[in-house]
Amino acid sequence: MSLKPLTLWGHAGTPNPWKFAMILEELNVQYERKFIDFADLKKEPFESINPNGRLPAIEDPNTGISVWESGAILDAIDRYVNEIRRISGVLDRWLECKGCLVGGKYSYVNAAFVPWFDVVPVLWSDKIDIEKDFPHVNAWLTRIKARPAIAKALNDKAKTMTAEGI
Ligand SMILES: N[C@@H](CCC(=O)N[C@@H](CS)C(=O)NCC(=O)O)C(=O)O
Repeated sequence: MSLKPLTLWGHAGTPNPWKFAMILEELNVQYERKFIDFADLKKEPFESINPNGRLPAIEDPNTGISVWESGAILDAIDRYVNEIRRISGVLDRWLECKGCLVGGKYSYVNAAFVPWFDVVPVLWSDKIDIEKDFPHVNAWLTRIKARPAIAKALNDKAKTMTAEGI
């Protein structure tokens, strides 16, 4: 399971990008650094990443989205983790009562969550512990993953990722 690392645009001698690198390290988010001279900030191709021509800027190759202004970048990253936590809480309360997502029986709707939840321990193991914090979600995921079709697809995915060096 792998997301492509974020790109953090910075400059070796300027503080704002490093401030942001510290937060990414803290959150255990994978990223790679790209350095750019100040002389190249207010022209293409950097202006397509940050029209304001300043550092830092973040590119997310998984979504094609760029974010700039260190406050906004922090907000975006925090919100991502917070949103996973919030949605997991909603699911957990629902599953505690109902045991299954829709109509009291298994359907594709359940399977659709599996690959997304697989990302959580890879990227945010220190921030979100599904087993401990959301036990009903964890039990539900364990049941779904035990289904032969899901287990086979997950196994194929793992093999493919290994073959591709991901
Ligand atoms: N409010 C911005 C400030 C960014 C900023 O001023 N960055 C400096 C480097 S630390 C910069 O890019 N200076 C180059 C310039 O203004 O042309 C943020 O927090 O991201």
